[in-house]
Amino acid sequence: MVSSPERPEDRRFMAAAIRYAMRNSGRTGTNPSVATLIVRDDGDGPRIVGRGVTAVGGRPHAEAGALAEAGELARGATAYVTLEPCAHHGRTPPCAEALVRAGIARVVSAAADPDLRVNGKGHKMLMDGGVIVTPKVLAVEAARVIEGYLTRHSKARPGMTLKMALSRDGRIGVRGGGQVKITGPVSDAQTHLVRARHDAILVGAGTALEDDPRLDCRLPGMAGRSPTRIILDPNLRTSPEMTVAKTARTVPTMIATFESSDPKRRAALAAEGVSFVACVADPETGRVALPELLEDLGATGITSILVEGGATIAESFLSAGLVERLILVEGQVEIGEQGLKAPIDVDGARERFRLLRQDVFGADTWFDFTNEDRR
Ligand code: AOF
Ligand code: ZN
Repeated sequence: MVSSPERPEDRRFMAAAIRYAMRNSGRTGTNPSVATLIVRDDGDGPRIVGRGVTAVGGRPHAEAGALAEAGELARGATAYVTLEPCAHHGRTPPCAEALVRAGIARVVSAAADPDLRVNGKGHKMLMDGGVIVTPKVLAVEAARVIEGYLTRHSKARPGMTLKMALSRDGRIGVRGGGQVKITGPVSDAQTHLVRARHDAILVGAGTALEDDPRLDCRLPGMAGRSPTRIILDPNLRTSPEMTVAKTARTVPTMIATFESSDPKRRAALAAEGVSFVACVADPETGRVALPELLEDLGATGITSILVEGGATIAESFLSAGLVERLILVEGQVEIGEQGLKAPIDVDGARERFRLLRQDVFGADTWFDFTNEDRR
């Protein structure tokens, strides 16, 4: 059994499927957000006759919706799936089986599924059922949407995105504090969208204290899509008066702190609805042991985390090799010599990461890098 080669239209439809998969990213729990497009050609060119995306909460799977929409038109059609279709009996029968039964002639898939219940078995089930399979089409691009899911499987912790705004001269702020506005309004809206696609946002206590941020998603029509807020605050400096505490009943808020931190303050924060995750100090540096913390956060069902705040925090995650995706946003502002140098700039990132996309939002340029693992 050999898989079949790519066809000219495959990348175009897979790219569309990947964009569709992003629709529910950050909303499918520990299940990856994937998409299926069913495409048929009756001699007048290929057209989409069914589409599906993993439902909010993780089920039903993408294939179910796409097949339901296509109905009889699925017979003889091609299915584009951003992840290898599942082969296991969960709450529903395997998607690979459903595709065979619907008479799909060919399946084009992108990312392989590391879940051992699937892992190659989905493709085999399709081939055994007489379906032609073309795997690995835009695999890297598809993997980026489900980075958290893949990282959970390979590293037993959430997938980490680090986002930093840099001035034109590579600074991230002014030494000694004070917020400098680096990016414009279009970028800021895009930031809210990126937030919505993660399970959690993490900032250091320093950033929280200085800016008193809301750290939520404030896009029109996207209320209720704010991720969990995590504040890395080993010595518990966050006060119950701060915005994150005051709004903890509407947006889940967690503080990662040493067990030795002030129990009275902890009780006051808990009364506002804040929850806690204990962290330990790295015996060598005295700083928070990040791998252990991430493992614990992963165990609570958090699959992806966006690290947004503070030069020190950014540097800690980078030097510990805990960044799967790096987003650098370069604004037009020049800060000059008094500015705080960023722990990594665009040129430095090019050496350690692979640039997947470069976009312009307003006057700012977004550089979207992925780590070495997915080269
Ligand atoms: C698909 N299509 O849309 C998704 C898949 O707990 P279950 O039964 O929902 O299975 C979870 C596993 O299903 C998950 O680990 C991954 O292997 C696969 N996700 N598969 O065919 C989908 N979201
Ligand atoms: Zn499935």
